[in-house]
Amino acid sequence: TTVHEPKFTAFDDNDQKPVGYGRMLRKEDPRLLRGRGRFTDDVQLPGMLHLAILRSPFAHARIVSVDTSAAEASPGVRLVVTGAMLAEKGLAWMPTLSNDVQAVLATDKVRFQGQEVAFVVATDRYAARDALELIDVEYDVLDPVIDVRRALEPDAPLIRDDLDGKTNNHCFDWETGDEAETEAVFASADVVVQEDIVYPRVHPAPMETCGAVADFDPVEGKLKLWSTTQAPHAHRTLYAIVAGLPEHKIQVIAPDIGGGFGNKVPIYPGYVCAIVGSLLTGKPVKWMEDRSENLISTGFARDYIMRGEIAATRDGRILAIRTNVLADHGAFNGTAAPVKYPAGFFGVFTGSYDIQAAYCKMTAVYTNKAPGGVAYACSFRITEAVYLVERIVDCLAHELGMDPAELRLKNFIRPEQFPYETKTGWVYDSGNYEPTMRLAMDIAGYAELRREQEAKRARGELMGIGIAFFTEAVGAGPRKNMDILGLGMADGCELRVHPTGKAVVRLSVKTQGQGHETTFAQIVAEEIGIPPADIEVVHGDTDNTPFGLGTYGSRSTPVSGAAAALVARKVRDKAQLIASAMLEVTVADLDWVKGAFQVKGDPGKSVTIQQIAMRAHGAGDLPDGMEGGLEAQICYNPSNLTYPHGAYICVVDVDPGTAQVKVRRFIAVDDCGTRINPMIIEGQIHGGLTDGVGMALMEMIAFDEDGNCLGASLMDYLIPTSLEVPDWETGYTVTPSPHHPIGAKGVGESATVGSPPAIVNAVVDALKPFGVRHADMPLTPSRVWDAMRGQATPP
Ligand code: MCN
Ligand code: CUM
Repeated sequence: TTVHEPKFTAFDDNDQKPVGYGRMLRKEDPRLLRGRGRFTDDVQLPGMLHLAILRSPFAHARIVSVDTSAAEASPGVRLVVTGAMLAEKGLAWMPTLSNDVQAVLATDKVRFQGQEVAFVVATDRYAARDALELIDVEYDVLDPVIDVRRALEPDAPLIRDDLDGKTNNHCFDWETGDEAETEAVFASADVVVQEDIVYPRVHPAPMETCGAVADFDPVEGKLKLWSTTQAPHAHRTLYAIVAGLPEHKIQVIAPDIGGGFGNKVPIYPGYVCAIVGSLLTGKPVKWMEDRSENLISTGFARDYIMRGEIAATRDGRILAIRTNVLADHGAFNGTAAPVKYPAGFFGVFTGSYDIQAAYCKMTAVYTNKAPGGVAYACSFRITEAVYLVERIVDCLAHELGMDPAELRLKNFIRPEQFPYETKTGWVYDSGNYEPTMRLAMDIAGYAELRREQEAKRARGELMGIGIAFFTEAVGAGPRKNMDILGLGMADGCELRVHPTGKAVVRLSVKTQGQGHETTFAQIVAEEIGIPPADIEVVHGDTDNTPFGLGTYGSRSTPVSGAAAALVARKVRDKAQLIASAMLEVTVADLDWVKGAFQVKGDPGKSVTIQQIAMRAHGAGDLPDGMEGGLEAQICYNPSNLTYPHGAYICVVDVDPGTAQVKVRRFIAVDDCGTRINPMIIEGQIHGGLTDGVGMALMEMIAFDEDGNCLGASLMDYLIPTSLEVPDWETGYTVTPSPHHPIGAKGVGESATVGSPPAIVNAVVDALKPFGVRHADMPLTPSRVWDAMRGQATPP
């Protein structure tokens, strides 16, 4: 199906009806919009203390001494802890999600500006913060390594001297594809185009910063931790391993979360500090970071320097793509990706094209910057992969003098080729790219836009049209290929139908704003015909939900969504057995009409799911051998990822006098398979497109040569508002996933993946009269100005 959605659509008020999929207002909104949400910082416990963290002012320095005596004497202070004190308890270092270690509090050296050095626990937040200023740290400042290229020079200062035998700043090497085969194709190609492409360091900057409340009960021996986490179960197991507490003595609660965007996947030193603070004081301890702390010390995103090469025939048939990447991982490898995928899913850099060969070689290094890497709606680095391929394809179009839409259409993987295995070993489950591209071009009025552009160019006006076409791989596992520190990427789900026919569904994933309380109720409703309003979604509490790996990489719908559908079908199967007993017919004689079983050919004889639920718990007979109750549990291990795709077209105007870029129009056509709630999907797309405007035009976490973070506040790290973005024009196609029980694919990161290349391609297209073929993000007026004058802006 190919549908162009109108811009404004009324809501179907269907939450009281037994329908599943469709537009439905969010069940969580009455709470959130009326200020009744409960975020980590809303947690107030009797006797609660407050924790503040002293951070390093330097990017690289040896710690000579730390004197905490004045801080300890400060009013209200209950506890001051240094790295040395943690070291005595064996807690100064913790494992990262990528098999590296990270300092909880620095002992020997500080390795990035903003690194945790000591913490204070006091009776209130102000007393804790005031006492930080009284901690006297003597630093011996060392030369920092800021430029990723400098990191590998033989005389570069050594950052990770904590690692045994480490003599350089090399973090890991990774490669994929066939080098020799790719070289052979390049050697015989008519046309080879090469471009150096930087995806700068950016930050997800969620509205709510990170924080935790730790409450250790010494009598029960149980730790309760409220924290801003996207993956409560994975976090709990890691705390259990580090702290030596059994999992049933740790309860991780992720309450309402004010945006995650991947920033809330890692375990941060602050969480561990809060736990230590509670263990040592015997009181609940709250830690909430401020905006600057969030920007300078928590999981950044991107920071890939990529050399892209593309080989093609003269008439525009793409033959091979090759790339060499220098990846900046900061001071600790704190990336959150499946262990066998140190570069995340960057391997999908061959994009949506049917090509003969591909190869990528990557070198990752340590620098004196904050750790992270996988965040900001990246689908595990597919943001970088899609940016690379969509930029280099445009460079090829530029060299061939070909229209970029035509070049893409000529090279798409064709519908009959699915499932399609790429040259780097990814099996795309399904796709039908041309209709998606054509729909975007129709909505945009592509031919007319090109005519308008030509007329404007003749008048010296700078208008650009940019296209990006993407395929994503989302929904990690299966568990045999994908795990985080040994925990397989599968997800549990449990469904209980109460006697009156209301239900509770318990998930291992956790929303940060994506609307799971609504959409997971809709999935269950679609399968068992109980209205979504009667289905409560429970999530974000390890004591009350089944184990699973959590929400990131847009995996909730592909993995937990499948689990929710299958658990509901399991319940429905049992309901059918009960219905057959109630109606005294065989199971085969029953039809399922949403919400009821009906005797075939006799619609008058039927029982509703609510009647069946009562019988399941009631006094009457159940079929022989059947236990009472109406509930089921499942752990879903996906057989493959799902591969959503989309076609984005951006129209920009560049002011020739000021080099200011204005995004005039943006058309996004997405295909995420079966659509559960189109309103929520649009919200996800609108948000991701806005992120794209930010990254393409405004956002960058930059450092000066001493390693000072220049994006430490929202005055310096610019994020877009409604004023910088156009009225989004969206459309969709539906190509279901063949292996997903309801055919749904993930969508939560699609727009962040697809929009930056569309915007940059548009700006570069606008600058074509100046001979510009590439310019690096963020395309601020000064960078665009430099590009117009043939100068590259220094990174
Ligand atoms: N959906 C749907 N039909 C589909 C696919 C999805 O109706 N075919 C709905 C889902 O039911 C869900 C939402 O769209 O309510 C997103 O689903 P999905 O694509 O499965 O992504 P996740 O729920 O796993 O969300 C994670 C994804 C990631 S990894 C980042 S980063 C990001 C994103 O979601 N962070 C967000 N979108 C965000 N949106 C908000 N408001 N806040 C964040 O922190
Ligand atoms: Cu890469 S950000 Mo999301 O996967 O949480």
